[in-house]
Order: sequence, then structure tokens, then C-alpha cells
Amino acid sequence: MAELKALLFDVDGTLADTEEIHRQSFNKAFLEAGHDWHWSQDDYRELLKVTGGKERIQHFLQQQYPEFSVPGDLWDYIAGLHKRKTAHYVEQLQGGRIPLRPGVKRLIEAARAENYRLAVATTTTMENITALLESNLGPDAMQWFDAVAAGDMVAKKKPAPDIYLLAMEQLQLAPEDCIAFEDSYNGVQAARAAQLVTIVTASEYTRDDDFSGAALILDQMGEPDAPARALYGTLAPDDYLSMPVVREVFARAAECA
Ligand code: XBP
Ligand code: MG
Repeated sequence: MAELKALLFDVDGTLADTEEIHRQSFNKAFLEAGHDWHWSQDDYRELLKVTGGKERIQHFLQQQYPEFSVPGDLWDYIAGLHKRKTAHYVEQLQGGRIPLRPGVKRLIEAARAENYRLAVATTTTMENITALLESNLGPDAMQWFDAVAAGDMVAKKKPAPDIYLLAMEQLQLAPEDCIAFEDSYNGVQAARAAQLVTIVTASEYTRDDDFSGAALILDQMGEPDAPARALYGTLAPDDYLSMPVVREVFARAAECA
């Protein structure tokens, strides 16, 4: 029988509602570089279909400014812009100004207390993860995670399974030992393509996404005094995402596999 050994977390949208800060940071970098490009919330919802900040800028230019060119290499230029975007983003996160979503800290602490291994599998840049986790969980937060697979560590970002495969390789575990936590269509596609049982907490920018393939879909992880709402699947034995609920979802999915 499969035994749960590790929890693999997506970052943006799952651990914290960060996409609005990402959007504002892209816009700051554009303005600073003298461009009149501006991504509205509606634009950004659409642009989020392309994962990875550099890839997102590249896609935007191909769609909106196909004639745009720079003296050197365009990808290098995009990488430079993205570096500034990361600096703006990290500045916003410092001091814990962007909180973790309800229940995230509780679930991570519960998993640690029960000796489960933890990992991050994300499209975003490493500096962003460090800033988010350290500002919310303390200076040694990165050490709580046995694997951190992020950004350009893989050639193909989500919805490809690569980032999850890398996280499991770092953990030296197989998909039947792990469960993934996601918030988006692309994230669920990546986790499922990596054969992982997946729990979704829908986020601000992804609530209308198609989460087919997830074993449980919640509006949030919730807390003992602030229940989560199940949008698909059974939330039991607790009415918030506790470790007993995670184990129950994992066991049920393993039975069906
Ligand atoms: C979500 C993303 C990221 C961020 C931007 O990643 O698509 O690209 O929007 O991050 P996930 P960067 O949910 O997998 O964490 O600009 O650093 O790429
Ligand atoms: Mg996400």
C-alpha cells in the first residue's frame, strides 16, 4: 500500500496570493525601462496562461509588439527587464507584507511535526521563494524544505511535469510517495503529468480555471475556526485542510489508482 512521505507545494497562488504583486512588479519594471506597456488585471489573467515571467514578457511582445527589437539579443533584454521585476517583487515581500494564505503555515508546521518531508515545485524565481518563505516563516524557513525546484532549473516550465520530476528526484522519492498542492490549471496539468495526487486551493487569479484531475478542490486550506469550502471532492474528517484530510485524500486516490 502506498505511504505518504512528502508534500510538494506550488508557490504563487498556493502558498500566498502573490500574482497581484507580480503584476505590479512587471509594470514597474516596464515603466522604469521607459516603456508604456501596462498589464491590467484582465490582461494579466490572460497572460498567466503563459508560465514564467520571462516567457510571459516574450509572449506579450510577440502578441502586441511583434516589431519590437533591441540592438542586442531580445531574450537577453527580456532577462534584464525580468531581473528588475524580481527586484521590485522581492522588495514588496520583505517584512512579511504579503501573508501566506489561510492554513498554509499551520499545514506546513503540522507536516513537519509528523516528520513528512517538504518540497517546493514552482515556476517562479528562487529569490522570490526565499523572500516569501523567510519573511513569513522565519530566517531558517528554506531549511524546512528538502527540495526546492524552481524557475529555470528545468527547460520546460509548467504545464510540463519537469519541475515536479526534479523535486522528486531531489527527494529521491516516487510519485506514489508524494502529494502536490496547486492553485492553477497549468499547475494541476504539471502535477498530474508527473503522476501526483493533487489538492487544489483556488486563488484570486485562478478561481475560474479548469482543475480536472485534482482529487480535492478547495476555496482555501482554512483553519480550525475558519472552515474551507470543498468545490469538488470530500473534505473529511476535518472541515479544513489538516494532515488527517491530506492522508484521507491520498489513501482514497491510491485505492482508485
Ligand atoms: C506562477 C507563475 C510565475 C509567476 C512569476 O508560478 O507563472 O511565473 O507569475 O514568476 P507557480 P517569475 O504558481 O508555479 O509558482 O516572474 O519569477 O517567473
Ligand atoms: Mg500557482
